Order: sequence, then C-alpha cells, then structure tokens
Amino acid sequence: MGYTLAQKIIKDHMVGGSMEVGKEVSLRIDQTLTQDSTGTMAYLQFEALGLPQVQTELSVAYIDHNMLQTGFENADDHKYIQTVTAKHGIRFSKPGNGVCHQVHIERFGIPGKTLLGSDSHTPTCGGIGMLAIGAGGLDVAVAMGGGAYNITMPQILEVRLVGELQPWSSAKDIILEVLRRLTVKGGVGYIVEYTGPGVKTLSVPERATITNMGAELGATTSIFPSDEITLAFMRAQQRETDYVALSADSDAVYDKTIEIDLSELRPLVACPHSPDNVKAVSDVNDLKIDQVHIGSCTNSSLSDMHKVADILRGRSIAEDVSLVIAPGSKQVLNMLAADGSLADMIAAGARILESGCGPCIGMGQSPRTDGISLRTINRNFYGRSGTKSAQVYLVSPEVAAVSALTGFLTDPTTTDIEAPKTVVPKEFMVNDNLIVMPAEDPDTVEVVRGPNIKPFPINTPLPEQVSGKSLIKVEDNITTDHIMPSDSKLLPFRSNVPHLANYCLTPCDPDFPERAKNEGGGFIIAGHNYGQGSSREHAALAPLQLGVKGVLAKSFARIHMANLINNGILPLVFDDENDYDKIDLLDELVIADAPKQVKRVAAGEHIVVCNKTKDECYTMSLPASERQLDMLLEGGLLNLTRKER
Ligand code: MIC
Ligand code: SF4
Repeated sequence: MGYTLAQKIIKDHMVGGSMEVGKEVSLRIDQTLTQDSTGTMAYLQFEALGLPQVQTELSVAYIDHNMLQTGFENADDHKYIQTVTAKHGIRFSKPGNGVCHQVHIERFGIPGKTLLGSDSHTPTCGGIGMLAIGAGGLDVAVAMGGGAYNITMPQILEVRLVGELQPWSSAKDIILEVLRRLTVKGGVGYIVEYTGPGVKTLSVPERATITNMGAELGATTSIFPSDEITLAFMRAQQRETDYVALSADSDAVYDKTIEIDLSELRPLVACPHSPDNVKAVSDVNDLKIDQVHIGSCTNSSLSDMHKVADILRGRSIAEDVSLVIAPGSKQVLNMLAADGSLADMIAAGARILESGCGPCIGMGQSPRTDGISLRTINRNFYGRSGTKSAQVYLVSPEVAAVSALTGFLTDPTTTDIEAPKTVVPKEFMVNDNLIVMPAEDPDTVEVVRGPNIKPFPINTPLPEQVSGKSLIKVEDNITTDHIMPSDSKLLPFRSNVPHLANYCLTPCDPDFPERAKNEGGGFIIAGHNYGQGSSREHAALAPLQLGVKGVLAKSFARIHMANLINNGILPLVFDDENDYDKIDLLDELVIADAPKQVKRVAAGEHIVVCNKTKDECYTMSLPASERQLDMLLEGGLLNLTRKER
C-alpha cells in the first residue's frame, strides 16, 4: 500500500512515536516562522528555556501584525524581536516586508520540508508541497531549540479536483465550497490533500489561498503536490534549486474523499459570523456595502492584485464605499508600483495600506457602526474587525473589486466587466533587503526589552485536588477571538498577559475576568470546537493568569487544546454531552486525587469530575498523549522541559 504525500513527508521526518492514526507522532522540524503578535511570547519562552542558538535549518521572525505604532508598545516589541533573533540565529523580516505566509512562500518555503509556525495560517506553504503546521508559540520555541513537534497522527482527507474554474470563479470559491461541505470542524483530525486533474489548472498562489484557509476547517494542515507549476513559481523567485517534485503514490489510500468539479463552482460568499456560513453570491446579491478590504495572507499575492487592478482600471469606486487594499508583501507592492497597477488602483479610489495584516486582525479600518464589510480575508468571526456591530462577508478578490465599483455585493457574472485571468510572472522582483541576517557575533548583541514586556504566568505542578467554580458557560464554536480578543487596542499588549487577562472572554461575558478573580479561578464550560481559529497562546495564558484550572468541553480545536496542555490547564471532554446541560454557573466542581487520576489516563481511564452543588459526578476523557500527561502533572511544557534538562 502506497503513501499519500503528507504521509511521505511525515515518514521522512518521524523521530519517534507511530504513524498509526490517533497515535502520537514526533516530527523533526526543518523551518520555523513566527510573527510579532505571537512571536514576542515565543521568544520570551525561548529565552526562558535557556536555549542558545536555533537548531533548525531556517527560522524567520516576521513583523506583520502589530504594525500600527499608536504608542511605544509595538515598536518596543519590534526592537525586542529584532535583537533577540539577531542573538539566537534567526532571520528578521522587518515591518514593511510583508505578511509572514506570503513572504515565506515567496522566499523560503521548500517542498517536502516541515515548517512549524506560531500562526494558524502557516499551512499556506502547503501550496508548494510543504508540510506546514500552525502551533502555539511555546511549541515553536521548543522546535527552534531542536526539539521535535508532536502531533496526533491525522487521517488523510482527499479533496479530488476535476474540471477547470470558469471565468469569475476563483481559488477562494474552492475553499469556500470545501468549508460549505465540511464546516469549521470538519477538518479536525485530518490533513487535507488536494489531488486530481484539477490541480494542474491551479497556480501556486491559488493553491496557497486554498491551503491557507484550510485552517478554517480545523485541519492539521493542507497540502498540494509539488509539480512543474511549483517549479515555474520557484524559478520565477530565483529559487529553482529548492525545487523537489513530490506527489502521493498512485496506490495511496485516503481515509475520506470528496470531489469538487471546478467548472461547476460559482462565486461564493461566507456570511457573518463564520467562514462556513457559505452561500452563492447570487443568492445574497444586492446587499449594500460600506467597505471593501482586499488583502490578508489568503488573497494578497501579485496575481490576486493584478486581477483587482484589471477590474479597477479606468473605473471608479462607488460613492458610499471605502476600498482598502493591502498588497501581501514588499515584492508584490514593488511590482505593482513598477508596472503601473498601483496607479490604476489609486486612480479608481483605493486606499493603499502597507503590506501587513492590518484590517484582518482589526488593526485599523474598523467599519462603521452596523457597517457591512466585504473582505478577502479568511475569518469573519464576531467582533474581529474591531467593530462589534459590523457584519463581515468573505469573498474572492474578483467579487470584492467588482462590488467596490457597484456599491453592492455583486455576482460579477451578471456584469459586462471582462473576467481577469490569473497570471504568474516569469520573473519576480527579488530584493531581500528587508530580511536581516542574524548577528555573526551573537555575544555582542544586547537584547532590548521595553517596559511593556511583563513576566508571563507559569503554572505550578498539578495539586492533589483541583477544585473551583464553573466561571462561564459558552456555546459551540467559540473562537480564540472570543477567548482573547485582539484589535488595535489589545494587540499591543501581547507581551503583557496581566493586562490582556482583563479582557479574556469578555465578548461572551463582560464580567468573566472579574468573576474569575473574585472566585480565585475555576473552570470554563464549553460546547463543541472550543478554541477554533488562531494559534494565539494568549487564549491559554490569559485564563491561566485568571486562575483557570480546566476547560470542560464537548470537543476542542487542535491548536488551542495543545496550548492549554502546554500551560498545564486540563482540557476535559464530556463522555456524555448531556452533562454539559447539568452544570450551571458557579456550581462547585472538584477533581479529587488529580495527579493519580491523570496518570491513570495512560491506562485508558477517564477523569471523574464531581459537581458538589448538584451532588453528582461526570466522567470525562482527557485526550492527551503520555508526554502531554507529564506536562499536565508538571504544570506545563516549560516546567517539564526544564525538569528534563
Ligand atoms: C489570526 O489570523 O487570527 C492571527 C492573528 O494571525 C492569529 C495569530 C495571533 O493571534 O496572533 C493566528 O491565525 O494564529
Ligand atoms: Fe495576518 Fe490575517 Fe493572515 Fe492572521 S489571517 S496572519 S491576521 S493576514
């Protein structure tokens, strides 16, 4: 029996564990990336681990999220990251160089290698056949130090593409169709592999849009084969020597297969407030819009921008619409400037933003009260734009640009505008002058720490009895944007957990932080897919700061569950989902003999949580590997790693 592409890369990088589905497998990590909003914490943790130089083949630190310098905080973090990376052998991508995933695929990604990134959209590099996985900052810190990254061996979901996209349909519509069919939890426990004759019709930037937004499925990662189209892209980036041809064996076996006929896809839109709330644009037509944002790591490549420029050329945006465009990287922006496309965008009325995440993470351009914003980004979670009452719709760059002209969400097939084609240039403009190489003499580098960098909470070993009240009860699909909101006011405090903790879970319940403090900590009660979305470790660190000891949920999202365990917080899953209904706010919960119970999980036993208020007990599973159980016993990965030294 042959291997799928992902299985081949896993096999090549396996340093321990087993490739049996559901078992833990340890992977050697070739490359890492961090971005600034998770990176500051990742480097503080790297320092706390006492590691000298990075052990990876390549590690890059990007500045792309915290780009609004409305006070000293962000600039201080930039300086800290620049100096700490210089000292430890990491390349530094300066602010202005672009969004981490866009730059990484342009300049660094290599087919067949492993990439671990402290950002959930790291799978973007799966577009060139890399096994690229998003993780919490601490996992990335350990990988930088040469440690393995452990995953639960996923099943492989094949998405077989046939046919060819029709004019006005886009790569974005392919991934929106996958989301429509599978939902935001449909990818949990899977790697998504794209196969079939339709693959050859898609360029690298199109493939990258699809693997990028695979994060919204909850998948471990997504991957395309590496073929002559990949080669042409890498040659155009002057990186031909990094190319390796890769594909699945012809007799590979997939755990599940879905087929998409590209020729049947029509322009799609994800409606508020979830990326899987997908409809045909023609079914929502005529929605009046206030704002259009084109950019983000999903749709900011040069070919996306060229399509937008083609649509805007010689036309003018609607009176009531604000159009903001953020090209994904300096390379993209520079080439748009050189070939005149930027002038076309400006002439049409676009507001050009610097190359970074910007509005995607609420760093500026928040819509008006009750505003309708059309965005090419990947997440339309509640409140993420920075305006709670805003409604964000996710679309392709083509639909976004046409709608900016009409002032309404518009199905472009109904207009007389000519559909633009996806063209990847034969040669990209290569100029890496915003990538700073690490210091040749690290000992001379002084790491500069601004006053906003505060000590982060570290848990203590698991006590004999874990007890506390139920502090909040939330529904299904709670995102990390609910747990630890991030906008222009909060993002500057990513290195100040005590401050951030005051906003923890406030979109669900404004009183939660205060209650948690007054009660001396306790438990969070949650529905399915708790913690979907971002890799931000702050969604575990802020609850830890507030004394949260465990989360009792119907199910968890992958990265968030790992982050909870890394920080010594118990993620427990109801054996009987009806027990969720039995727990009320402020019920008193107790896990007796906690260390003994946790140790017995390795032998297949479940954890008993007793509700003293109701005088009843619930059995719960603790979906953790043996190593993760050790972490929980020690109070987190940092404590365990230090102990093992
Ligand atoms: C996001 O898109 O939600 C982010 C902001 O890039 C996050 C990282 C973070 O919270 O800093 C992610 O995707 O992991
Ligand atoms: Fe940045 Fe948005 Fe991409 Fe996250 S999803 S990395 S915030 S552009």
